[in-house]
Amino acid sequence: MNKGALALLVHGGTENWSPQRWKDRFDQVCSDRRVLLLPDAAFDPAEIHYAAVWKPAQGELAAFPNLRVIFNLGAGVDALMADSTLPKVPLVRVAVDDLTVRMTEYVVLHVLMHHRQELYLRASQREKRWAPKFQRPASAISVGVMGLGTLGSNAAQVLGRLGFRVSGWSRSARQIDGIECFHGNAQLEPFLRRTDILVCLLPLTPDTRHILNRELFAKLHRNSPLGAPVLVNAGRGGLQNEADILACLDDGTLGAASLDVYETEPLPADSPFWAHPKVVLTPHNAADTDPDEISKYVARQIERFEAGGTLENVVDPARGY
Ligand code: NDP
Ligand code: OXD
Repeated sequence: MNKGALALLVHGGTENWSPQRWKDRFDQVCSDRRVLLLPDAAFDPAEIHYAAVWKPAQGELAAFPNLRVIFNLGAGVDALMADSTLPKVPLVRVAVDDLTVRMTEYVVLHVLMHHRQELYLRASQREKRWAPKFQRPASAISVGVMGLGTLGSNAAQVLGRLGFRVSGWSRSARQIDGIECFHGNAQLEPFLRRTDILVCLLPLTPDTRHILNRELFAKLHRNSPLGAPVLVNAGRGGLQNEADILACLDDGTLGAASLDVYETEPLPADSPFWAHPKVVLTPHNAADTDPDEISKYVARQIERFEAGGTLENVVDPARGY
């Protein structure tokens, strides 16, 4: 039977987003259908039934008249939501254990880094200074996780098991064992007031753009045992006001920041974040989507869809995530 083709549009530009690696994996798991790596392949747009994409150009997907499902090769769909020509077919995002565990690793790594005074200890090592500081238990630190979805809820639970006092904030009410849950704009301030380390795993939507700003940072726990509250953002760069972060680090409103995402990516060479002594910077790789795992996830979903089953993790266009 001639099955509809799957088009791959991967515009990552870095080693972890190698288009050929994605093509090889999809060729293996979709061996009974044509997998086209765009823009190189010669093809008829009408044969495309599925598109698996990472940051396609605006309007690129509108060229396929018979498109049935779009699979985003990551969890965040903000780049697609910004395309007003996006075909009105189901948009599926990534929500798989492999990605969740990777993000939890990042969050635990960075929360522990700040809790265990790693910036201070590394500076001491460079200066050959033997001067350990008082060591607090994890239970002395309140971690607040913004976004209690697939990623945030797992990270929150693992932090709780490490002994941190953990709370979380979401749009709708949530109940998670061991986590103090807050929701909605009315409960944002009480959530912030108790938070020493703020972890942001929100999606970027019109409601959340630039939510990480001076006004918000000023509401974090002012008597933090860490000296000043700390920001960890692995959601999206558009969530943060970068000038505010820099000013708040400089005037002590924030003690430190771990940043994985930026307004402009790749981060420009002249960004002050690169050399800031209070910033721990990573190049948007808190949690990479693994071609092995995700190609299998997409192939499973296509198989189920073609058998009349339902798609999982479909984005709600009204909410934007
Ligand atoms: P989910 O959709 O599962 O969860 C999103 C969470 O954010 C939900 O709890 C949701 O609330 C909450 N939320 C959304 N809008 C608001 C709002 N206006 N106010 C309060 N809470 C809100 O997403 P994931 O957990 O899978 O992923 C989160 C984000 O992480 C992605 O969108 C992506 O941007 C980022 N990401 C970054 C990666 C990296 O390497 N840096 C890798 C993977 C993802 P509710 O529960 O009520 O729906
Ligand atoms: C994602 C990402 O959204 O890698 O999955 O940023």
